[in-house]
Amino acid sequence: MHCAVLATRATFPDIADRLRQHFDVEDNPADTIFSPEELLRRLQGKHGVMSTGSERIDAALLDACPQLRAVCNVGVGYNNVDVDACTARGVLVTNTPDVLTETTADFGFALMMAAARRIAEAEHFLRRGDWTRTGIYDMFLGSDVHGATLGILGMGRIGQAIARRGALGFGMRVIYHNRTRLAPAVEAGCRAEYVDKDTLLGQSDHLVLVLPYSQSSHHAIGAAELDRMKPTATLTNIARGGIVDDAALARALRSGRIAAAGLDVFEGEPTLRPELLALPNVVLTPHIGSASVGTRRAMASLAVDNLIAALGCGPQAGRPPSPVNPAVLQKRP
Ligand code: 8YV
Repeated sequence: MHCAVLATRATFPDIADRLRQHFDVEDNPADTIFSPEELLRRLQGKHGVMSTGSERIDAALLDACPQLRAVCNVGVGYNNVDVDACTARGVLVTNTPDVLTETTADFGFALMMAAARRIAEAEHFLRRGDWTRTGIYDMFLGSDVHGATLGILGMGRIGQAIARRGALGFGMRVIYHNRTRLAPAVEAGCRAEYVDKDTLLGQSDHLVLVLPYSQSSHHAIGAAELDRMKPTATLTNIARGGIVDDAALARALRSGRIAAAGLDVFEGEPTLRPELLALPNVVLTPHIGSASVGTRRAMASLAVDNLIAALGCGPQAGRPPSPVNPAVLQKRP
């Protein structure tokens, strides 16, 4: 039997072709974002879905699609999926870890440097035609990255890759806070020192957020946390919207409570708070942390590998490379 799958968003044509070699595919070449009703309608009769962060997969949807067996997310984060509800119904969830680690760490570092050295603000100044005199000693003074203290909140694979860049490439002192402390050998490998959250907030010159979104990380950085930071500090969020209270951050940036921010993710994206758009000391990018050609291809390919293995159609059926809830596999006949 050929399994039927829904690819909720557009992907690279050759990777979509590979999906079609294995499944009856309903795709979305126009790349529209489905409403919950539209998603439910299109998932009828589908055994698998190649999903992204723009679709919510929850218990009500699963109950309305009882034939669904695999949710293969394109992305390392999967907070758009109710994993417990999937597990309870025997639906396998997969994500795309590892393949995006270094690319996303590069991007986080770039955003942090852009905020620290005021690159976007200076570029806008120049494009406006405002650069009329050379050699002004205090034009766009920023803060150093090399030799500064890099703080990392959330020390998974991407956090560790950012730590290595800071410590080995830029001579930074690296401190981190995480739910669980890393093993000593892993800490040593990325030259990072474990501290409590207050110390992290108080000592970081450049604080980078790389933790997953969950109810417990909602507004992990709000007004109280921003108040503990140095007035010269920068804050970079490449994790998820909702981890930072964007309204509180906009106030802190406007009042000079912290110096600058670099943001790739936002509460309610793609809609941004107008206050953020009006501020000069924040670098804003549209959730492109993993967006290099090689990495986005690798993510889509891995999601397809997961679907092929998860649905057990054809010779490549077997153990999916990156299951989020592997317990589901053990229960399968
Ligand atoms: C993806 C991401 O682009 O991997 C993640 O968790 O946030 C991004 O790399 C996004 O999830 C697309 O679905």
